[in-house]
Amino acid sequence: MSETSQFVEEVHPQHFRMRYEIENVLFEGESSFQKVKVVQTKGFGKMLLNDDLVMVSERDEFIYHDMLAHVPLFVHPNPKKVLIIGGGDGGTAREVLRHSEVEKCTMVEIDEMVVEACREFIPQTSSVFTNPKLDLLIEDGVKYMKESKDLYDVILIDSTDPIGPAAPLFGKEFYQNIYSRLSDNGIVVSQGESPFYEQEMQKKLQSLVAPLFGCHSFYNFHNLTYPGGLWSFLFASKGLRPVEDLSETKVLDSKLSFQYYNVETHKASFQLPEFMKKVLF
Ligand code: AG3
Repeated sequence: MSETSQFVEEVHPQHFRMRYEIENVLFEGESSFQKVKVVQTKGFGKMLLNDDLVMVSERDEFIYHDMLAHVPLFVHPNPKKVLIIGGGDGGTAREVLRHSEVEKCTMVEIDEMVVEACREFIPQTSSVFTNPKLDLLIEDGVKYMKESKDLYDVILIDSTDPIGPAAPLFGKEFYQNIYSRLSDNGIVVSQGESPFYEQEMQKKLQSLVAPLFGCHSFYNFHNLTYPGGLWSFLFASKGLRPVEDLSETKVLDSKLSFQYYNVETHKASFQLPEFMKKVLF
């Protein structure tokens, strides 16, 4: 499998597809949950594709992972226990574990094939798998949330689109369980989909979170590989506010350096464009 070919993500079958030149298919398999592929692209480094949708590219994964991990971890005054649901490539766990105050990061990924394909072919994200503070469980995240008795300071939902194995992650019971598994100052951040192409899904997510949590807000980031470029996360907490409670001193004192995240991108990401404000409440 070494011929030059192309990969196409069908965004809207009638009018929009994204096409990447690929040099090599490094891994191709079908798990009981989805099709999993790792390809060597010409312009984006290696890419992980689940069910023919781009999950990770080496070139721009830093943006998504910075904004998923660092936004809640710098708002929370003392995050010790972090839970990731999904995130089988490892990128989110990698960023979480750069925060020295985090004592333990539990990651619950349903699909072992994703973990193994990334372990072998995408060390840029998966090298975190050897970190002793990471507890990696291959398990259904929905079931885990129902059965777990542990409390977490920050929960990150690093999911695929709401189809296939991720569909139950966009459900009412799941969010009720998240609420009860969060400590008093707890924050949950969820993969929030495309503001352009998934407005209905954003409204649904918001309607799940709003009645439970004291505070919630979408925030946006730009990337290269998710359809439309603009993408979002949904921040929800028992009280901490995403901009007002951000500790700038904490960011500086951490001495961490980032490629996308900084205090300004953090604050700006919560300023939503008018078309989103009109749809969301
Ligand atoms: N999570 C997937 C984001 C959604 C991508 N959707 C798409 N390409 N249509 C990525 C996991 C990274 N850890």
